[in-house]
Amino acid sequence: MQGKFLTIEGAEGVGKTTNIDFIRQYLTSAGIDFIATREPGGTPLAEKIRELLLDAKQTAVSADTELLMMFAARAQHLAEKILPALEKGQWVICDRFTDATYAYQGGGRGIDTQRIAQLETWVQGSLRPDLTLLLDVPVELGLERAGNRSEPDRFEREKIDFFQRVRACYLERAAQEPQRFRVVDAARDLIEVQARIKQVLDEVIGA
Ligand code: Z5A
Repeated sequence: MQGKFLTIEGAEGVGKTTNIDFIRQYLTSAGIDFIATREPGGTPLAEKIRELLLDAKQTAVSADTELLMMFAARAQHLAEKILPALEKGQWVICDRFTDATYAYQGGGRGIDTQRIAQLETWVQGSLRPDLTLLLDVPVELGLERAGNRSEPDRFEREKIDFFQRVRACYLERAAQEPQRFRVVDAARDLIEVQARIKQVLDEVIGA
């Protein structure tokens, strides 16, 4: 049986890393065979592309170059890691996937959604996540939480209106596909956020 494909999304500082740790522990205790991975990245080649994409010294990256590099990394990630795991029946927990491309390169950079959709079909065929957890916090709170980090990367250097467009795009996508998305109010205390995530995971485990 094909494994489940779960993606975790959200704008800056929503707590993906923190909550993915929780998801790992919960799935392990539930006896689910899974791998956890991330985008951009997840394989040696895709991690090299990630380094270039996040490098704050690369100040002249065009929006199209950024978009194509995201999908180049994704094509490798799918071929080398995601598809083989799903075919073996493992669940794949992925920290960001193509919804991030719609949100950052579409919403943030203003690339036409149709171009992103063409690349999505080219690279993924009909593969889409079974479920997407969208962690949502007001942009100001997310930036405040993320602000405690040391050196900002190329995306973290963007201005607040960029992240507002990213958040709006994520929420719009979630409203368009309510059967796939579960929006979690991640502005709440971590205990409440994780109780909601547990509820969603129980729903998938029981399905
Ligand atoms: N990107 C793109 O443009 N297009 C694409 O297609 C893809 C990606 C796939 C790297 O992603 C960049 O790639 C990303 C978009 C772009 N750039 N940005 N921005 P990333 O996922 O690696 O980068 P990130 O957004 O910085 O994720 P992160 O490191 O996982 O950060 P996070 O989601 O904010 O997680 P966190 O470190 O767990 O939380 C931040 C802080 O908040 C931390 O101190 C926590 O302790 C705290 N926290 C978390 N939850 C709570 C609650 N509930 N209460 C209080 N404090 C909390």
